[in-house]
Amino acid sequence: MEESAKRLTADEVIRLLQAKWMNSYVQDLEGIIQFEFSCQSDIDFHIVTRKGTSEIKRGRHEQAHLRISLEPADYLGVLAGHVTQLYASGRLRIEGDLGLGLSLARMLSPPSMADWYPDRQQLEEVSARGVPLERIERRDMPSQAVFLGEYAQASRPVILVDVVKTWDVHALSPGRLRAEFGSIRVVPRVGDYVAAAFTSHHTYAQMSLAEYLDLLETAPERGVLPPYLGNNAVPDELLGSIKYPPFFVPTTCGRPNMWLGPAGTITPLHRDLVDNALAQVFGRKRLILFPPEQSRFLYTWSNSKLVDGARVDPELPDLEQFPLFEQASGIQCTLEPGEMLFIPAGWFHKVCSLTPSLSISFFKLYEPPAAMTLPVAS
Ligand SMILES: O=C(O)CCC(=O)C(=O)O
Repeated sequence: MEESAKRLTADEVIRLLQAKWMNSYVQDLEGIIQFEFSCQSDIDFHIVTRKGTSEIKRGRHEQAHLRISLEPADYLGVLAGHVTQLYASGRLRIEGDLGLGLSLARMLSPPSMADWYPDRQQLEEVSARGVPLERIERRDMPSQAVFLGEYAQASRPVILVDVVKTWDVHALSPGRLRAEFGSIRVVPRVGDYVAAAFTSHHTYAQMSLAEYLDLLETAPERGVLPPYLGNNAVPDELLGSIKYPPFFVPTTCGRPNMWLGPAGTITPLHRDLVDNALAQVFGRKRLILFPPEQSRFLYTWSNSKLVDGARVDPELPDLEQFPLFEQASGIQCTLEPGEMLFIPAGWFHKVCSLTPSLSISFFKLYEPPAAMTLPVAS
């Protein structure tokens, strides 16, 4: 607090970033990032980062891949991980490689796993102990004890039909979003974001939320992915209209993410290695899920401790390239407005929007998945 009140010196801006950088778990940044301070250019600095090494230098670099301009007063907010919120409010301006910007935002958000990482094998063993599911059950939220024992610890997905009903979903309708928050800045994915999924090679566009909402009603073109505002931090302005799932302690979750887009968006098959809840605010989405122990049929790959991609497309599998997929058996469901899907850590899922749609996801980043809290079978 005191630091924001006084004028920052060039050495301080660098020292504060260095302290943050050293503790970060993200190491895949590559490029030159320029920070420019609108009314105090003597503290401008840039970061040159490549293959896990980085140097922070004073002044401007003319060939920077990413330029971030901000007021000195907002710099501490950036270091506290509020990059997306400052961007949404227009206080932080970004030019250049937006993928690098989002990786930087991830790097600056609070470190997630303090002293544990998900254990893929344990998640697969716990799920394999259960009776194979033929469909995803729909029900009201049970008691916490039942939820924990029958679903979370048992690694069993479930659709809860009464949870989102307690939200102010009208405040999140396209009309209200446009009227009240149309000027918020957003960064949708564009281009072939399915091919780039789970890498830092996404391409992004910058626009206002109102401009993006105009695209929502555009009819999908065959074979062309529509721009997708996928996995973006829910802006501060909208946080008041959503509620954390009753089965997660909010402090164990990262910031909620929103997935807003027209019909035809695709998130390819992958798994998150943390417990997740996906709430459907408006519109419908088709999902296909596979339990964790089927990873051996799905040709997984990963460059992260938290996410595994799958090379095979379960809806159009190339069985010559991925012959083991024939042994996989997925479960389809359609998520309807007002429903919340609990996706236990390690469950693979592919998600396609059938209509214009808004979903909000909650990842339990700061506590091990419930299925990892069971004693390991001897
Ligand atoms: O809604 C989507 O497109 C993807 C959501 C998702 O993959 C998730 O919440 O883990």
